[in-house]
Amino acid sequence: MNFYALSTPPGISGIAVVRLSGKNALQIANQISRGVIDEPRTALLKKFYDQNGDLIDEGIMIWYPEEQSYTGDHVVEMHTHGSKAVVEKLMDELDLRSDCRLAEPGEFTKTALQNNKINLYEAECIADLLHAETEAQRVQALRLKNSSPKFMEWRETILDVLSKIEASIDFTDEDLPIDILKNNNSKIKNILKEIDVMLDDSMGEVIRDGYKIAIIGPPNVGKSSFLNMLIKRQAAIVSSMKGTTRDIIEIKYQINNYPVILTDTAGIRKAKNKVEKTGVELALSASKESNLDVVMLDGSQNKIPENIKSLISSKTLVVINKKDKKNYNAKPIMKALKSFKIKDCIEISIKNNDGIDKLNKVLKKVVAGLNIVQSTTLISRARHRDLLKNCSQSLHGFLKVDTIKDPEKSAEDLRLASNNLGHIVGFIGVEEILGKIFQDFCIGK
Ligand SMILES: Nc1nc2c(ncn2[C@@H]2O[C@H](COP(=O)(O)OP(=O)(O)OP(=O)(O)O)[C@@H](O)[C@H]2O)c(=O)[nH]1
Ligand SMILES: [Mg+2]
Repeated sequence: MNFYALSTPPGISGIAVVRLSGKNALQIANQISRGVIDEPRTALLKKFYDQNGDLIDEGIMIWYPEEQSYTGDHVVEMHTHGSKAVVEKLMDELDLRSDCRLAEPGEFTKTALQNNKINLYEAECIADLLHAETEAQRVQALRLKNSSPKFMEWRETILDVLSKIEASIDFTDEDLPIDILKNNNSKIKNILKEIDVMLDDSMGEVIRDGYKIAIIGPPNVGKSSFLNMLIKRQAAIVSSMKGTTRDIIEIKYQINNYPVILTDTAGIRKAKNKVEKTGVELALSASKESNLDVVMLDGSQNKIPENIKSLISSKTLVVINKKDKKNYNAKPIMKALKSFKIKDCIEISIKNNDGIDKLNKVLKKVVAGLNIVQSTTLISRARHRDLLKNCSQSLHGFLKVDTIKDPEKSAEDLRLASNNLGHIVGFIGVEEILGKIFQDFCIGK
């Protein structure tokens, strides 16, 4: 079936592009233009007519033959004036036809995948590129989109080693070259080294999903005030009552063009009721999942509460607030912090806007130190991580076995490793994940 969609955003614009894909896309476009489109990949000025022969608009048509199109089927782009009425009229006209229907979300890309124009990993990267909100996400999505040959390269090497081991099982020594099992381990070791470096690197996921900063601490220290101050709006309720925040409040933010997710949490204390208890549990799990914890303390309290001490770690940035208060004294807190390894400690007053510039500088420094530029990881989703982890486990398993003594086990490990790589690019098991990926796409892509 041929399908079409508006590929530009709805609303008034200079031009709008309606894209049509399918085996009969060219014939349909010829009928609409009442002419013949005979030059591929060329912008042709055409008139667009409805079925009664009345003019809809004048614009450009570009025909991409199946071997040179995005979807792998014939594609025709119809560029019209970008008015609501023109687009609606053209889409209605297509809708009236029995050989044409509106595309489903992501159907252009899904068709490209089914026609082997792109692989599953590339489709995911295109989805990420469409959703990119920051420069880092754009750069990463493009870099990864062009990186899938690496998985094929590893897989081919593994399959090559596998074929040699299988030959050693099936044939007698006399029929085989003597060195058939030579260098296999070093080939696998090289792949494993590269995979394990990637598994140690979480930058791809941080850039795609955002760097997670959890704001945690005792009640009433100014955590919600801190969130509101950073994002310059009142996202969380602030009050002098202890236990104001009970839920998790997640806000998308950017530091140095990197996506950040700020999480305000309930103050950590012995909970008075069930709701507060759940809030405290959520706060603790936000701190577990975070990349950075901002542990906020009230400098007029003169000490770090015991239940907060256990949350201080090497991913902690301590912020001592309420510097403006008369009884503020950060010295005992600073002293207690000496026995902890933390990122930094800053004194501020949100009320008087004191120390905030320094705090922003430290946050920028932490994000700048993420080594994002150096990262070469190909992992940007939990799906990739899980599959690569399985692949790594199988390859480690392979290296532990003596291939000559137990070739069957060696072959099985390699088969599992290659299958996991195959799943990443979608050679295997595409159907089960297709729905999940394409539900996030827009209709025109
Ligand atoms: N003096 C002073 N008061 C502050 C400062 N920052 C916040 N406050 C006040 O401290 C009180 C608590 O602030 P919140 O931001 O609600 O504190 P919280 O940590 O989110 O509190 P919970 O949600 O109850 O855990 C409010 O009355 C704020 O106005 C500050 O820098 N100086
Ligand atoms: Mg709060």
